[in-house]
Amino acid sequence: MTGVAPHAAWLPDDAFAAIGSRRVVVAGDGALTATIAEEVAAATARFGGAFSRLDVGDGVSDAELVLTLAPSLVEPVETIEVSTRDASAGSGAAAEVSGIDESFRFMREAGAVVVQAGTDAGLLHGLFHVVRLGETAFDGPDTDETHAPATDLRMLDHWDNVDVHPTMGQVERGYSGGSIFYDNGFVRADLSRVERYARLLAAVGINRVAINNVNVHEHEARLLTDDLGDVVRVAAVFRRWGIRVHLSVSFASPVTLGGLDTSDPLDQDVAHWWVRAAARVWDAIPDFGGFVVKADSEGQPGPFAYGRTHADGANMLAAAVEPYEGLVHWRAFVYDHRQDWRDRSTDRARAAYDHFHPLDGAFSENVVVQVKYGPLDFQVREPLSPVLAAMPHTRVALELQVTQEYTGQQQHAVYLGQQWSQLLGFRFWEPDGVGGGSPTVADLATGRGKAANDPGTGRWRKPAGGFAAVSNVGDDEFWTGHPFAQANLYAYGRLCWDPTLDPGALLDEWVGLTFPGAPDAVGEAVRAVLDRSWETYEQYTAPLGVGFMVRPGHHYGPDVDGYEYTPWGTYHFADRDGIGVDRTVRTGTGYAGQYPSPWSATYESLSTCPDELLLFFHHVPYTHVLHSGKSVIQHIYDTHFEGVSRVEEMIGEWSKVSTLVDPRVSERISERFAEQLRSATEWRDQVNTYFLRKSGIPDERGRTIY
Ligand code: GCV
Repeated sequence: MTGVAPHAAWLPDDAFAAIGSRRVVVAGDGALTATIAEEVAAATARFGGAFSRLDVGDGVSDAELVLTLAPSLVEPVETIEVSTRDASAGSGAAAEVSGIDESFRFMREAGAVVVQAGTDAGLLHGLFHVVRLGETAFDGPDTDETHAPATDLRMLDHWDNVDVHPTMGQVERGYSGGSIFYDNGFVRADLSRVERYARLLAAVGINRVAINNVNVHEHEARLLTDDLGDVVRVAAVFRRWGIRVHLSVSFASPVTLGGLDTSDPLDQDVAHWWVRAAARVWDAIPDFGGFVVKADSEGQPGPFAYGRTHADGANMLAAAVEPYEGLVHWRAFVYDHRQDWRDRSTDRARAAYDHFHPLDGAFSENVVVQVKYGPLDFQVREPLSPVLAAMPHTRVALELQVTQEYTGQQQHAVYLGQQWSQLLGFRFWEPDGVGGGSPTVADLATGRGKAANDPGTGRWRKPAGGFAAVSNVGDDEFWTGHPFAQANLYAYGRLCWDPTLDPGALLDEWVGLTFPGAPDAVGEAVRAVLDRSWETYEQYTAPLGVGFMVRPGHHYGPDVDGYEYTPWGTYHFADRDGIGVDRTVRTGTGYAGQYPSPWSATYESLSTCPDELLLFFHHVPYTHVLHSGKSVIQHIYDTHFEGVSRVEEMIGEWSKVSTLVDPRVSERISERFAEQLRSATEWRDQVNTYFLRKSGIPDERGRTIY
């Protein structure tokens, strides 16, 4: 740890002023009710209100805020049921699928508020709802609203290593210092930072956390066995905030930890080994969530070694955890990372669909197939992964990356809310913006999907798979390196709860909580800086959906040919005449055909493929004219110049208010802006120069290119 007290992020003391200055009653028992009571007691002590703890149903006539368990609703929903909800029910309505009921009622009458919930988890979400509303919770007209999450699977994955990995460090793709869980080989003795983190996550609605890297190295594998006691300690901290802990496990554990000579999922001894391992884990942690598995991917072991399918592997684990209602999050990120760049027929983008689509319907009920949003790897622009639409009989989770591996590594101010919102609202069976009948990606992930191409009931048949994302947090003073990157974590949690929330409004919420009492100009500047920051980053980096022009290994900064002749399968094929990957069915790798209609045809045709994905789907001459009316080469030049100008404007906007916030925050933001401008300029100059030299076509506007 840095030794400096961690920044309060979106829960500074002042965020509790509206609650703390009132007469508040907390009624009901339960572990989380105790947490709520502590929060309220601290707030009322600080701001001069009054707090009492009563039994459910006791008289509370003069209270201004009552947070109470509802006696009639106290039985939690414990069974997993298959959703029968129609897509027409829309997002934002109560999820019918699984797990604990986390809903709450918010009632206001003559300025007094009652929050009522059937479970203490619901009540905790209700408390944070009031925190978010602040004074407006008590201000408005009388109301009676029910709030419920879109899905009960709202998860963060940590890629933290127990040991410092020789190349990946303590946190793989971590840009915020060390791990909050581990310190050079040990789980930290002091987990107070984890407690603060859990509180922040609870406040945005996250309810599950996987605490170790999906690349499970030797030491980390032992969290499942010898080091389980450490996981027990971490789980106890998260439990107070309604968050369940999951572990990433190695598929080879029966061999590496159990001394067996195989990890074949169809071998009885292997299955028994996992049954015993699961029994030990749930014995120690009764509310343990389940296992996350990266198998047959980037060197991680998996069922292919035994000629078995991924369904064989996942279902064997699923059987072991089923008695405890545990889950197996099985990642669909499976591809050949030892490909020959000379072979133009192999396409990494095809791989997940090719492996998983044939297995639709073969996975057990408690397996969630976790699918990265795009077919490659969290690039700033990719089409939606067709796997999400291809498995109507499987629980699918959408996987996002809050840590900014390919979006500026928390040196650059890049707010991802708009990207996620766009992904969540995408409809596979209809072009964007036309009609409203077919499910959005959010519907598919939250179990509301109605698969237009499903010949059976026309319904998505399995319960929700929910959402998972890679965390961006470390032991950095500001949690996320760049203070603005906190907004990404905030928005991810809130979008999991309700994927229809407006990303701009979420920024306002985040500013309101994080900088309480700041003049309106601060919020306006944050919006001016972040609203278009995703698009800006796209402008000065890789153009038109081509991706992966980053420096190999650490993935920061430009290197147009960095991955061009490597085995990783991430090519752009630029030559003197043109650029892009032909993924059409007619002349290319056939990837476009993995989409349902109409997107398969839309992407297949040069005349209908959206500009922003043109080079993902087509190889075209530099002179090809986009729908925008510009040639590809002029688009490259223009966007790269404009991207850097926009960074300069962002810096200008922020400088107007930088003195109005905590000087430490301000200093860190200035530092990061300086680096963003340097790096964006480097991107602009390298990308423009590369393509000028390749194409020989000058910039129409005669600007400086080297
Ligand atoms: C944890 C990308 C990252 C890897 C990561 C992998 C994954 O390839 O660069 O660091 O490994 O994705 O998602 O498993």
